[in-house]
Amino acid sequence: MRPDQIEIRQIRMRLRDPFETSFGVTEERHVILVSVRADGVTGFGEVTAAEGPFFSHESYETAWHVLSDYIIPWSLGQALGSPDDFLAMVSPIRGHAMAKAALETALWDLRSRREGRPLWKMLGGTRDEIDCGVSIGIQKSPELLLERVAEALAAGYRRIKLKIRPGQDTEVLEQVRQNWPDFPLMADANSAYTLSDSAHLAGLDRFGLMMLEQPLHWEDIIDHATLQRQMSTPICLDESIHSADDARKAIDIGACRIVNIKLGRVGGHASARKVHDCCRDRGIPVWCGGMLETGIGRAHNIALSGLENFSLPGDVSASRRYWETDIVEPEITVSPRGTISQSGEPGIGYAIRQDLVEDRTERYRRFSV
Ligand code: OSB
Ligand code: MG
Repeated sequence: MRPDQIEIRQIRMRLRDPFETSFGVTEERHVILVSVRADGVTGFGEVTAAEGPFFSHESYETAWHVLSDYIIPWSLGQALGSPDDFLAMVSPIRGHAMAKAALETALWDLRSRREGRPLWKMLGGTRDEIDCGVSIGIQKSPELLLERVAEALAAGYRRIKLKIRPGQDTEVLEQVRQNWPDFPLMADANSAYTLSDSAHLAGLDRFGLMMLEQPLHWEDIIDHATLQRQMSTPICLDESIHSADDARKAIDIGACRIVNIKLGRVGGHASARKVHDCCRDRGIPVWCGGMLETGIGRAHNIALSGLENFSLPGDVSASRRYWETDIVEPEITVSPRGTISQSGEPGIGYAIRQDLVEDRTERYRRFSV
């Protein structure tokens, strides 16, 4: 399989509601979509990098650069039959996992469409229905937060994640717990604390959280291991894990008891599967994280979540939570039981709404052999 045409385009997507984390607010996304064609079949992928270098060093601009100046020219006309061929080819590029993942995942979509098989099955998935959670950003007031939580519960979601930061943590959790003492609840700090906050963080144990996600530095595992020894709430790592090797080291030193797997952060499906297997072999459950994706990225997340060790609800939620109109058809919907069913269609299982995509395109480049 040799790609003869690769397109990248940047589209603009306004979020229905601003999404606030400890590192900033997002109101509008600039999403780079990648499509790759071989033998007349096209596969789709999405760059999950954010608007600025705040979640990680990558942004959509760095991804555009690395894709259009390196990854795409290197890929055109090359024999990329297996996922390993692509990974070997891009291995001289250090970092830029989200740029790599966009084309890597598009190639998986392409391969599975060519074979006429659903991607989730091709990846080895066994879960034909996945459990969904939601991530609720930092809200302007406690009243608004309680409203958002109530909406998510009414929609059937199976766990709720609240974004926290210093000064907006204990009170927030207190209020939600007063109303819903037992509902599966977790918090994500996006690296807003340091080890000097460990006594404060250990104080969160009283809320009975399923887990506390990435409380400390985005590259750290050592301090997380120290913190984990001081608190009973399981720590889940997000930002710190880029590969199966990272996961192995973090688990072996006791830095986490749960791992969040994001396709972009780990560089695509092949790497995500290795992280998944590493965690499974060590008895560590995983779940699929989200990056405010459009339907294309969301569909890849759903397919990945079919693997057996994705035993906790992920940040894989309905298109409607983020977008007035998503770019895939059908839109991604969550059942009243808080689940999404895997598609029986080949590839990611969702069609791309080309009309909408073109309408929203701000930058476009086509590469062909
Ligand atoms: O840390 O999981 C995160 C969104 C943007 C950047 C980082 C994160 C998030 C979320 C939202 O929590 C997950 C979603 O897409 O629903
Ligand atoms: Mg996170």
